[in-house]
Amino acid sequence: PASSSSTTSTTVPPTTTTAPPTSTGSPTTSPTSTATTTPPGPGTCPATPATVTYSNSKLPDPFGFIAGGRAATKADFACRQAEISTLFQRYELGTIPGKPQSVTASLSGNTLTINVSDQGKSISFTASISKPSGTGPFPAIIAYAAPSIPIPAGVATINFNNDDIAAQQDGSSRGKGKFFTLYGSGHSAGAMAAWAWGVSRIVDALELVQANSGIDVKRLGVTGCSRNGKGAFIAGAFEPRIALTIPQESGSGGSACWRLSDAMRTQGKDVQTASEIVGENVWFSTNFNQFSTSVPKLSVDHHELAALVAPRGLFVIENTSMEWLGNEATNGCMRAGQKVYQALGKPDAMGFSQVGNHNHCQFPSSQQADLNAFIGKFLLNQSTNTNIMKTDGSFTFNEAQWIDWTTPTLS
Ligand code: MCU
Repeated sequence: PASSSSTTSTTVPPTTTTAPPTSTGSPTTSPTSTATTTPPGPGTCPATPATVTYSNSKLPDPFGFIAGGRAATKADFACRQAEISTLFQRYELGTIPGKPQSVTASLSGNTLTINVSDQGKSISFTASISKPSGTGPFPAIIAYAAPSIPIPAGVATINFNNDDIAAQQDGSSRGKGKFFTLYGSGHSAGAMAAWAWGVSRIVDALELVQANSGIDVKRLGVTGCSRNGKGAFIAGAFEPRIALTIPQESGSGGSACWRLSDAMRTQGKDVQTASEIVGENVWFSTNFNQFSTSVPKLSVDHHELAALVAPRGLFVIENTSMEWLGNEATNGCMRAGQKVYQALGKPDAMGFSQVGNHNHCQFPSSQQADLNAFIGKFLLNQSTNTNIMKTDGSFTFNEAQWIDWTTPTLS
């Protein structure tokens, strides 16, 4: 393949000084905006209290502001998305820093090198790109580690070495990896927040080299399986330049709601819960520890990850045979999340497909058509039927038990 090299520098104001509309001035409030519709100017969103006191054993209302009132319009909902982003970062993930002071990128053959400097510290990391033959520009899927879904013809793959940005060996990995070299080992970010930041820097880099990369920055997907599926879901939720998010078998900590996983545990199931996950690894911020045994006090749950991705493309792949991953909890949680897409008038921009009887992260051919439909519509500009919400499990989601809010039609 022809080797090309280009280096471009951007100098952008450090976003540590830019606050989202819901900023409360709390040091843990993040500058990251996830809104895909332009939110109203600062001061027009209901302020999120600096300390949120919350208790609800049902799934939190994705449309209801902490300070009271509900979103009625898409602009209101953009405010609520900023609030949900703030809450996730403050209480689960840790802060995802915004654009660093400097990002430069170079492309040599298939290797994209990303150099980042912020507040006097610098790191450099690489991502490898494999492209279809031809000139492109091609859509691309950023895969945490390596993809465990079949990437269709016409779509490039970008391998993201997420463990290089934040380690995830076990509980002793806290604060280790290049993100922490840049921002300090005591930074609030758990590994998933650090990885999402890394994905955003890859997108920055792709924008810088787009003249000769052959990659279309407007048609990017992100995927990962299992722990990396949890991570891919977070990246899609927090990076609005991702057009299609494909978490695979992410389970508890990803597409399962904590409340629903806890309910499975109460029924005697062997399921991963918040109380287990905080000890197993460093995917979450230590800010989450306080909620691990009191999930009802958490002001968000994971159906609201879908609320952050909305109305962009989201295709959630799950495995019915994995009780540990909260098979029943992912089905219910994503059906709750789907309501946000309904409210936005885009019900078929989010799909859920759960198929069992295969090994963990071994994509079954029976899900191929569903995956192709989503990649077709969101990355290949095809007109496909993405009306896909299905499980082969024997469970049903008892909405009346878990949802005490209505789904508005956002104007
Ligand atoms: C599905 O992700 C995790 C799961 O949360 C962990 O409890 C288990 O140890 O590892 C899974 C995984 O990443 O498998 C590859």
